Amino acid sequence: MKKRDFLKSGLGLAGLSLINPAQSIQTLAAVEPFVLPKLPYAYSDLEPMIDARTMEIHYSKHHAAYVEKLNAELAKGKFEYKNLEDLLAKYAGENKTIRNNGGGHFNHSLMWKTLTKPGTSKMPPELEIEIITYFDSVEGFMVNFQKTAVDRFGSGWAWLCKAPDGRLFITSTANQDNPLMKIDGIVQGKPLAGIDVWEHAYYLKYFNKRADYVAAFYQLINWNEVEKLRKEK
Ligand code: MN3
Repeated sequence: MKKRDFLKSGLGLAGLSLINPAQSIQTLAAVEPFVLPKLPYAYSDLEPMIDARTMEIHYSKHHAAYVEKLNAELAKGKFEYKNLEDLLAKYAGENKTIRNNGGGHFNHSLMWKTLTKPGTSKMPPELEIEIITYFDSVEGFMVNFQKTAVDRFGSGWAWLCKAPDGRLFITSTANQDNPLMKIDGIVQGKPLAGIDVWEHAYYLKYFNKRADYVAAFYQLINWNEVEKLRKEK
């Protein structure tokens, strides 16, 4: 059972009330650490836009390391949170390890989930209407999203997000930051899709040509998953 499901379930809550509240979160963290989510496709499935070797290293080395370091920090036991999103909102501002590794875990998990084999995803009509509402056209959105990713100086991410009022917007963050973090300079929102523009995401195939990677990446976006996230609260 995932920690979030455990916390939501009556069984989990009943169990918690029987033990010392000060120890409950620590116990949970030790029992249910964050895990590297299973990829919904093979390493080679995003070829030729993202090569299998890059996928393998990115997932099994980079992402795995964020999860490991995040769990090591949480094992210290001084954090109370409902789920990863809540952890980032509460602690990213004050704890660099949570900020970098919790951010890394969230960002990559979201990205893997919202990618799919090239040429297999079409934007659902309802999402298309929203995109046109906020970006004038799908083409306008695409240009804006790609430009934001290309223009991010150094390492970081570009995002499609939903604001608390439902409005869609594009933003970008440095390093492993994301719009869930309550930190000065970060525009708050719920990330619906994100592109990693760290060099480890594209250098083996694209070298210094980030714009080519960004254009290729756009063709991998799984719009059905993006729309599912938009419709969640
Ligand atoms: Mn990465």
